[in-house]
Amino acid sequence: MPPLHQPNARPTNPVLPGLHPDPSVCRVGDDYYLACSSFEYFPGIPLFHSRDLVHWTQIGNVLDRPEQLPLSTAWSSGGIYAPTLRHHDGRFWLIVTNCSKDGGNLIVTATDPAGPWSDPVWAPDVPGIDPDLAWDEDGTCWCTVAGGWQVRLDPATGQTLGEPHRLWAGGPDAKAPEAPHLYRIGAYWYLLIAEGGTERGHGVSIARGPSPAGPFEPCPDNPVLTHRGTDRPVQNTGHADLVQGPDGSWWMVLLGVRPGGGTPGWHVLGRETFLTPVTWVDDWPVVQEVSLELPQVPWPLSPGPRHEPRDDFDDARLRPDWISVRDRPVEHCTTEERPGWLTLRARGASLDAPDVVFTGRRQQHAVFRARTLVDPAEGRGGLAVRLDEQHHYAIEASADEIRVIARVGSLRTVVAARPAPAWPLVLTLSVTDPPLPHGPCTGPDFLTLGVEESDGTVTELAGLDGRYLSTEVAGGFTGRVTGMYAADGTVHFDWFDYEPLSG
Ligand code: 6LW
Repeated sequence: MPPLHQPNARPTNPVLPGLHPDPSVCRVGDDYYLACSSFEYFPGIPLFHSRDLVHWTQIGNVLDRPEQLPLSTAWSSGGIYAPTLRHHDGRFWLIVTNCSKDGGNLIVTATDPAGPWSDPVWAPDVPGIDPDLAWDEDGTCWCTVAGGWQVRLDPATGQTLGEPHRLWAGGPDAKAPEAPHLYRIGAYWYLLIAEGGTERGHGVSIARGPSPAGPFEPCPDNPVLTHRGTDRPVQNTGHADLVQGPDGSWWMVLLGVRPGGGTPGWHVLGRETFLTPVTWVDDWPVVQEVSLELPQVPWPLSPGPRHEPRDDFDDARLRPDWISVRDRPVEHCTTEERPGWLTLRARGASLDAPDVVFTGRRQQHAVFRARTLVDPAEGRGGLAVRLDEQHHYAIEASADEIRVIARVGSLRTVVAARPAPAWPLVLTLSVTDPPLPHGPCTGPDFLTLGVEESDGTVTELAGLDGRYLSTEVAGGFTGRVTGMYAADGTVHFDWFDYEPLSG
C-alpha cells in the first residue's frame, strides 16, 4: 500500500487531503506546526508537524479531553471552527471558536504541541468567530475576528481590554470577510482575510498599515488569490495563513476543494489544505495559483508518514486520526473490553441520531477501499460513510441479516438486504470512478457496499451515486468520514482496512 505521499515522488497538493480546512501554521526553528478545524468530531483540532511544509505527520489533537471540548449541543458542521496557531514567548497558543450553545471563543496553550494542551480559557467578549492572535513589539495581544473587528486581549485570562473597533473588512460588498490573520512583516502590519464565502467565490485579500490597529490600506491587486470563475481543478481557494521558511522564502497554506463529476461539480472529501509559494513585490504578496502539482520546495523533502492500511486495534489508545461524533466515552468506544478489537456500544438508535456511536477516519483519496471484520453477535452495526446525520450510506450487520441503508436528506431507505452468513464477517466499501458513459449529469464517484464470502469473493449488495454524499448536496463545512458504528447493543470490530486505490 503506498503511503499518502511517496517520499521520492514529486510532491502533490493537497498537502493534507480530506477534511482538513481552515489551516493555521507556524514555524519554530526548522519545525512547522499546523492546525485545522474539526467541527462536531472528537477529539478536536488535528495538529500536524512537518520539516518541509509538504509532508505532515499528525502528532495529536489539541482538544482531546471531554472537558476541553463540549460538543453535545453542536449541530453537524457546528463545533470547532477556524483555529489560529501561534508560537509566542516560548509557548504555543491556539485560539478557536466552539460554535455551540456550550461553546464560544477559547484559548489553549502548550509547551509541547503534541500535548498536553491546557484546559480552555474562555474569551466571552471576543466579538466574533475566526479569532486571530498577534502580539506587537510591546507585548500587547491583538485579537481580530471575522467581519474585521479587533479588540486587545489578555490571552492568559481571556479578558478583552477596551472596546472592539472595526478594521478593514475587504472590498465593497464583500461577502463573508473572515479568517483574519495579522502579521508584522518588514515595515508594515498586514491583515490577511478571506472574502467571497467558502464556496466557489472564495478568495484571499490583504491590506497593510503602520500598526496592528491600522489604518489599513488594501492591496491594489486584491484578491491576491482566487480561483473563482476558472476551470482549475482546485476551487474555493481561500482561508489562508502565511509562514516564512528558515531560508526566507514565503508560503501560504489555504483551503481548497476538488469538485468532480459533471455540472455543477460535487466535492466529497471536504475542504482540504493546499500549499502555494508567495513572493513579494513592492511590499505586497504575490501568490502563485494553486495547482495539484507542488512547485519544488527549496529544501530536501523529508520521508513523510507511512500509513498502514490496517488498524488491528491492538493498542489501547486509538490512533489520533480516528474521530468520533461529538464525544467518545469509554463505555461506548473502547479497545480494552475485548483486547485486539474495537468495541462500540450503541446509544443513539442509528446513524441518524446526534448521539450515534460512530468512529471513523477522513476519506483522503478519490478512489479507495475499506473493509472491516465485524462481530454482530450482541448487536447491530457496521461500516458507514458519513457526512452528517442526514447524509450517509451504511452496510449494517446483525446476527441474522445484512442491510444496506441510504439516508439522503429526509429520505431513508433500506436499499438491499440478505441473510447474514456466518459471523464474524467482513463488510466492504469501495469508492470508484462513476460508471461509463460520463456526461454532464454524471456524479463525482460511485460507492459499492458488499460483504466478503468465506472464499474471499465480494458479493456486492448495492452501488450508489456519490453525489448525495457531497457538500454541494448535504451543505455544511465537512467532508466524508468512513468508519464503524453501533446502532443497537454491542458490536465488535477486529480490524479496519483503508486502502487507497490511487491518488
Ligand atoms: C470558518 C470560515 C470558513 O469559520 O469556514 O472558509 C468556516 N472559511 O472562516 C468554517 O470552517
